[in-house]
Amino acid sequence: MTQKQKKKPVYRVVIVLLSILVLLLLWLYLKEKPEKPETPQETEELETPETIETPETIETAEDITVYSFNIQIFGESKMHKPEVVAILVDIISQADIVAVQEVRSAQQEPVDNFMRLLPEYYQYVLGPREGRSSSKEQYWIIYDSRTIELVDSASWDDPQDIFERNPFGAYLKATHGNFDFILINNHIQPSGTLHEIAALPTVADFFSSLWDEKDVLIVGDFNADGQYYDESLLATVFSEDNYRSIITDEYDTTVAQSDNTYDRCIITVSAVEDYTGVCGVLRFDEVYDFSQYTIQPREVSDHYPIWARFFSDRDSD
Ligand SMILES: [Ca+2]
Ligand SMILES: [Ca+2]
Ligand SMILES: [Ca+2]
Ligand SMILES: [Ca+2]
Repeated sequence: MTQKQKKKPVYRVVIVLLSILVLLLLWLYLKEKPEKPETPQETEELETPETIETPETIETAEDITVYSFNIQIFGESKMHKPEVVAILVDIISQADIVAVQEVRSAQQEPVDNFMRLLPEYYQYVLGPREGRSSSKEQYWIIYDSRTIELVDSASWDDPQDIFERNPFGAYLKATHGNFDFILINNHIQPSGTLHEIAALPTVADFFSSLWDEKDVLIVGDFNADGQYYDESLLATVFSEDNYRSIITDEYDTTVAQSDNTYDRCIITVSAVEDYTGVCGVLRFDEVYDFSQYTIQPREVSDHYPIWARFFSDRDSD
């Protein structure tokens, strides 16, 4: 009896140990089980960047970033430098609009080839070949069709032949918002800065009446500094009553050691409500690590791109 009585607690201990083991195994199994849904969680993690893209799209929908870039002698030889092309593609892919100067090639092939390297939503308009000598240039406006609609474009017909390269205007509208505006693309002849720059308000007035639009952004390579132009004259041409200078005299828009504000962005006062107050010069020689490339920054261009950011939904005119 005593032996039997002694055996009973042993059975109990075994039963208790077994149940503990079963519970432990069950706990381990259940603990492992939630780990299995990690595969769907991983796909969820992959989906997250896609969801992040939406705020990014909203961001570009809120603000319109306008670039102006003299891509020095754009043509076939530039297109044959893959590193140059890669940098240009990267810069332009960040913009809603880029007003390009110095498309030099007689054939449109380099332009078409470049457009194929950009995301497919980028579209463009190319101005006529301009110039008094055999060396001609075209203005090229590239825009993100997701955020910008091109309504119309035209060249200033320059009845008194003031400009070597007649300014090229585009009437543009934000697709997500009410901001509509005129962008005038210019490459001012270095030897003709005084007369050409002085005529720009007339050009702005012409396009403003043509499209019945008060917001005008006059951008481009003005050659408005250094040996070509006394930059203090800009204030006399573009009066404070009618215009605001966005890229002001202190900016250096040249890749060279020299400090010159050749490239400009001047807006009409009606566009001040649309301007975020944020602008800059993209110093691509500091953004990209040229020690890894076989090219020099100067091979990209002798000019830095300039840029200014605008609201797409604050326009009242
Ligand atoms: Ca407007
Ligand atoms: Ca300056
Ligand atoms: Ca410089
Ligand atoms: Ca406005």
